[in-house]
Amino acid sequence: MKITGASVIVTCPGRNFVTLKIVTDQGLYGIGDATLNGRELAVASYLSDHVIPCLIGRDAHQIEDIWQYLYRGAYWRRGPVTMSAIAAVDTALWDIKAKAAGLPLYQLLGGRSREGVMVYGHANGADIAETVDRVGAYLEMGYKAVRAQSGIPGLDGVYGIGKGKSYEPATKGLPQETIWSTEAYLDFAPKLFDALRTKYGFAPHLLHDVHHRLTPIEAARLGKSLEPFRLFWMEDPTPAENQEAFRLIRQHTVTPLAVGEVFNTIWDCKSLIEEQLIDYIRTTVVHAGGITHLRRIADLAALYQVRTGSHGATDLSPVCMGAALHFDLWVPNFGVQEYMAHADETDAVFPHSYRFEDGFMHPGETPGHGVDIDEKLAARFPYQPAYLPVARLRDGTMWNW
Ligand code: GCO
Ligand code: MG
Repeated sequence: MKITGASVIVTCPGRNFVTLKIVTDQGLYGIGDATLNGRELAVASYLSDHVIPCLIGRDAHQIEDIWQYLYRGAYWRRGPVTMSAIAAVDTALWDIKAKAAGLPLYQLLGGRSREGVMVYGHANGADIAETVDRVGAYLEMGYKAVRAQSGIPGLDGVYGIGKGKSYEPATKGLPQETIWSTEAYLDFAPKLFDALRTKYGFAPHLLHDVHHRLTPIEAARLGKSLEPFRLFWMEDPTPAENQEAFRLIRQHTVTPLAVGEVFNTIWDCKSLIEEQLIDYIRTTVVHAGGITHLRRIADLAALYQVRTGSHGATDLSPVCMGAALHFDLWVPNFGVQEYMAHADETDAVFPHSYRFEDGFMHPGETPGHGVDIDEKLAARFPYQPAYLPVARLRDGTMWNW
């Protein structure tokens, strides 16, 4: 089955998404997500200018060979732009292969390992009382796992807090500036989880994202102070370019650790996994080289009892979500999947077969990954520059957002 064409579709139905569509001489096509929040056009150009010309005429069934060609063949390996582009090709090719087989993608990976995919929702409020209420609303919807983030007194623009109920990190125009105070946060976070456990007990899984804000010793202190509230995980407590930093955190706390949404290859998490410095690996389809590479990461993680907990914020398109759910249904060492519902316009542009039911997602039985794109509708939402915020300390020093 020959690849006869490929195109990149950039659309902004509520937020920006980049999608690759690959078509074949047999009339089958596949799509892959290539969205890199705030750097969308870099991946679009990488695909249109450098990847698509190399795809034409290749056998769409040779997913592994095409993956290796794009990874080794570029000479310049790794990095979020390259790996998102490779991921889009890989996802589209798995979609085509599964459609050709007439099977939902999870069947090609090895079949289902569970009945459904446990997802966690995002509860965020301006203060503790509002966050507690929002967690309650998720529990009522049937969620078994909820991430809780709260505004902190005296700090504007705290990570994870939106204007309304939903949270979308990117804003139109140039990056917003926000202020960060580690002191205020470290004092506040345990109070939030104390209130949540007092109200809802220990049955619901509670998660929290630190979003790279702490140093290792501060992260160790936070992990210790959260121990009585038995979190499902504490995410990204410190930046992870230096994987060894996690040794110190690990020596001090039994609060489980989740890392990896900004990683793009197995090399970014090799030591974290092999030294059992984390409990959950958060790499996902779009930013970590597609199904083909994610499977390698998950298999390495399985050797060390590290489970998956894939990134699934709204800046990953429904195409990524669909593919991730097939992966999650199969992967033996599954932990949890992040899930934020997309805006209605986004759902309309990307019709999909996945659905939420009682705390679990189901990818559906449609052949392929079950997500499509309505190109006519997509064309009605042109790209709009939008960026993630940046963070500064109170004295003006640039910090990690
Ligand atoms: C998460 C993430 C997101 C990221 C966003 C960046 O845990 O879902 O931290 O909120 O900030 O995906 O593009
Ligand atoms: Mg995160």
